[in-house]
Amino acid sequence: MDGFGYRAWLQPSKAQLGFIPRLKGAKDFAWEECAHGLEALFGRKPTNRGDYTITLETSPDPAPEAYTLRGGPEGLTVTGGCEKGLLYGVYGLLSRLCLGEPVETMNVREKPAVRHRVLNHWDNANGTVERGYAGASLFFKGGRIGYDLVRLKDYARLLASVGINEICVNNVNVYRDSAKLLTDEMLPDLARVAEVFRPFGIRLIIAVHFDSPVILGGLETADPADGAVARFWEESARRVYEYVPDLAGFLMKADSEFRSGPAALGRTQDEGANVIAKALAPFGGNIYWRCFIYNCAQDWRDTETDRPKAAYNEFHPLDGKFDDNVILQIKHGPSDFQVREPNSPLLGAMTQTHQGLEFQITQEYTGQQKDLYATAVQWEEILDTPVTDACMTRDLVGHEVTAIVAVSNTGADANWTGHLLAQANLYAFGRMAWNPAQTAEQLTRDWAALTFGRDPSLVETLTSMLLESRHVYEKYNAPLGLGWMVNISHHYGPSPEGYEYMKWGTYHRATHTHIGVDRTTHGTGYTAQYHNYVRDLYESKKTCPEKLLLFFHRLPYTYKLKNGQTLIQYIYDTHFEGVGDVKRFIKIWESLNEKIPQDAYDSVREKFDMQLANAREWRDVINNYFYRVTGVPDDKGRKIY
Ligand code: GCW
Repeated sequence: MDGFGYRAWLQPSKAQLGFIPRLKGAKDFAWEECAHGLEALFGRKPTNRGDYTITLETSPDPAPEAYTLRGGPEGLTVTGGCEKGLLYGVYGLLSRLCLGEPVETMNVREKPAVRHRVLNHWDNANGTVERGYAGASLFFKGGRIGYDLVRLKDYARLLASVGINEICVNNVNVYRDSAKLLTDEMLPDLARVAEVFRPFGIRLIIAVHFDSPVILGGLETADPADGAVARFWEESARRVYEYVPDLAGFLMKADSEFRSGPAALGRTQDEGANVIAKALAPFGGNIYWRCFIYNCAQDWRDTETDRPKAAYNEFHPLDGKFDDNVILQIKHGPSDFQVREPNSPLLGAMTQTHQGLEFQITQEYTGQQKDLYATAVQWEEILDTPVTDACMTRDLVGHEVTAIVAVSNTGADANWTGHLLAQANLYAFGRMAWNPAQTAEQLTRDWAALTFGRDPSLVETLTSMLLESRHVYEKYNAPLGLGWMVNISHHYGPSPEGYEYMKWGTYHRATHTHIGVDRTTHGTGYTAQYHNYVRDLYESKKTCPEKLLLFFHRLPYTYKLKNGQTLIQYIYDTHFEGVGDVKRFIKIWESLNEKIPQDAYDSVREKFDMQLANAREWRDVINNYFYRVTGVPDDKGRKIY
């Protein structure tokens, strides 16, 4: 495949290897990947006459995916806890070599923090990708599984190189065509996809339709309490595992956004999940059960119902009732992947239930891979959010949180992610899921160096621009945790009242004096879903993190922020600043022209033009809206249309 972006962070290294490698060990897949990597990255085929020996071995380890790298003057040994661990060790070694770490002193032990490091693809059987901004599906075409084998293998390598070990191939919104992934019609093709990913240590997941017993099984109901329904799931599981013996499991979006589910049949979520869990258990499969449940047919006049409360209300009372192979998949925030929202109160609130933390790499609400947006910065903030006075969200990882999941940003575009720099987000996701203690800064720096080479000023400049990008995007978006001021359906660009009179439960309820929803115990009571410590933090305007003020509180536009600025003036200022920042980004990018391959440079330069147009649109629409509503002029006298 041509084009600079195709190899992503596995670019040929601009650095010299400094030795001639000799490779020792069983000639298995890890060995091949190591030889292939040394050649592709450094142009050095290992040879028997090499002067530095790389030994690949496995040695049983309680953490089978763990690996060590022990270097010395004569050679270096990569030891994996199993074959998979060895493969991770090989990728770990190759990336360290690209980053310029000397082999002789390498002394590393790595093991993943969570077992399940998962990508969800929202790919439809017809080849489209829901909320996809990087071209068509990598897995489906024309109603069937269809892929480019070379590409798929390269994709598997990219994912494995950052530690991703499970992928769901189809959209959580399962339609009649992709529902057939459970049948003999599609399973032979799925088995071939599994064969591509298996050597890379990546297991497949299938998103399944709750009504499969009806759609595929010809039953009258999908009621989980019905014996025939249980048998349907058992038979389906048996069939699927005949084709794909190492399937990681199923994924279900039920009772959500007009999809069927147990609640619609008068059953609880645990009843719905457990019947499938029992069918998967004999094969070692898990059921990922999404918690994204809310009333999506709300009357906007109804001020009692508060959408962010929904998931907790539905699931918290069920703690302890789920089978051991159920993983509740929880979006990081209680709304829906907005640029700023608090953490879901469900995270850490269920001590008896496996939880999966769901992020979104695809930039649905965060610029759709036209605008630059480093998701890792947001994830770091999410992980650094307290759950109690003694526990941060990151402390849950590896305990209650046994899976870290993200909606993929990839597609058939030549550079995988549409915006070349959005590759950083896929890279950072894998590495952060492997080790959540790594900082966004370190991950971004590594990504920049692996992708563009180790020129220090290039790496520095790119890293700081990326790290800033989330805050820049936030400046010109909906202010202070308000969210949702986007154009309906496609979710790109501003529309301050786009969702205001809709059924989706997303209201800011602006008047000429006030804006926001009071979610404290004096209002909708949402804050009460948190541990007392966190509740108190959000409950008071004084202690509530300022960036979340309008998520939790209803405030007058004259409200004074900590720096003395009024709320309305803050809105004006940040929106003017955001556009200025994007112009500055363009200058920065232009300053890197000489250091970036031309096709890569041009493609990003084009995206920046789109981002600038978007930022301007946000600035003018949002500022204009607030000016019209409040009548308060900008105290700096700038142009508000
Ligand atoms: O944010 C919403 C998206 C839908 C998506 C849904 C979900 C797959 O707009 O496109 O559907 O979230 O997460 O299920």
